Amino acid sequence: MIKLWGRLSSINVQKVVWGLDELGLAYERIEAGGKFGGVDEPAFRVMNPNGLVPVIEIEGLVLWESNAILRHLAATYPEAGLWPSDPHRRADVDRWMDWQNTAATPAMRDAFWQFYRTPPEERDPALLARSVAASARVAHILESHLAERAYMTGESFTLADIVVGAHANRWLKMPIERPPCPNLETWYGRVSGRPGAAAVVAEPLT
Ligand SMILES: N[C@@H](CCC(=O)N[C@@H](CS)C(=O)NCC(=O)O)C(=O)O
Repeated sequence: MIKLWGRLSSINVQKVVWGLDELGLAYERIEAGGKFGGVDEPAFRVMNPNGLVPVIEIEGLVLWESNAILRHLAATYPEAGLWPSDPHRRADVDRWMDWQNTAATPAMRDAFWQFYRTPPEERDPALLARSVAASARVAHILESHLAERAYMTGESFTLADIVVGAHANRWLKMPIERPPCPNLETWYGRVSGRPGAAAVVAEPLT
């Protein structure tokens, strides 16, 4: 049985849970990180020296880094079409996966932390405003991109939709004023309605 370590409030754990559920795989999720702790335990550090979640164990392979885990799962079950074998199409998926992890979600990080992980009296309005503005620029890129395609990389659902979908799940639920993004919202409705997304969509932002 696949084992996954990580709290479901983590976006990187959410991405992996979405991938596992999308593929219909059986797995055991073990709470770790955040209020559950455990990531500084020596046994956890042996699995991931960074002390971060998610970590997965699949048939003796211990893996960390959410996008690497998703690629491993998609490569193991190629018939699901989550990571196309054609190099051009695969690069397109990889591009958006890298963008989610290095640009889109980092832009939103301060806003998320200000709302959900910082007591009201300690919040920094300027930091919050900067992060919301940076996230709105990210949303604008998605809004233009999704005007011309049903999914992130064309007409079929891929890993790019999972990782950007987990990002959008936060952006569209945060209690802020957002510029109107009808294309982004239509696409989010499409991907978040998939059975594989159910656990992530149901998880409250905390
Ligand atoms: N690049 C890593 C980042 C992993 C990461 O930053 N995980 C955060 C949660 S999103 C974490 O473990 N934080 C410490 C904790 O939860 O205790 C990935 O994509 O998996």
